[in-house]
Amino acid sequence: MTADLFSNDPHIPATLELGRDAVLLRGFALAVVPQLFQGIEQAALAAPWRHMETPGGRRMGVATTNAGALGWVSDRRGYRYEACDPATGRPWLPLPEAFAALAGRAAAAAGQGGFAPDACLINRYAPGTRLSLHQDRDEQDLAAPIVSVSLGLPATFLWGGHARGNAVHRVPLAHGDVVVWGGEDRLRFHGVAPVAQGTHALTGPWRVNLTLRKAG
Ligand code: MD3
Ligand code: FE
Repeated sequence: MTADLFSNDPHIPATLELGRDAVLLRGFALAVVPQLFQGIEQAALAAPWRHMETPGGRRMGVATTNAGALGWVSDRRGYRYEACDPATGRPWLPLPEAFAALAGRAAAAAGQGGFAPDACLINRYAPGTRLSLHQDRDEQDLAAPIVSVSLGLPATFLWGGHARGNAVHRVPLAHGDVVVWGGEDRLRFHGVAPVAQGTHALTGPWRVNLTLRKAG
């Protein structure tokens, strides 16, 4: 974690270590944004955006869909990965090649080569939507990294520690940024601060986040 993270200096490095095994690759996805949006659109045609219910019975503020052999779902029974969308009974869109290729290149650039994701959770945030502090531990293989891609409206990522009460750092994430989270950083608490009002040239009133995972 360096002070550079909080600077608007244009000379800040394109690659930043958020932790020993967490690397922010600024703008890494910019060249493939059209392919990513094509995949997102197809994923949402196969499995429409929905606000999942938490095990505690609350409706999530974030809207979600999935692509890949497995998709993350939440309902009164808990969190898990499913091969079919519970809303339709049909499989999720197969993982678009552009998603898998980007994730593989990003993991390799972060020194965590050989990443073969089988799931992509797609989260959509309207202004005002937040994601409260949590850990991602529903995946079978916690040794595999998670690669996240931020698109559309900017957000402040909340980067915590290994216990819920640890200090939380605020990391600005912009359109096209990619983060690789693995190793000792894989189980850190994290979240997203309420997305600020705004309009993005490509997405309009949305932030969209892809998280590529090895879930099975
Ligand atoms: C750090 N999504 O879907 S991506 C999630 O922007 C999630 O939609 C956020 O947290 C979003 O679970 C943050 C960044 C992220 C994803 C997974 C992680 C950070 C992570 C797993 C471990 C540590
Ligand atoms: Fe998460």
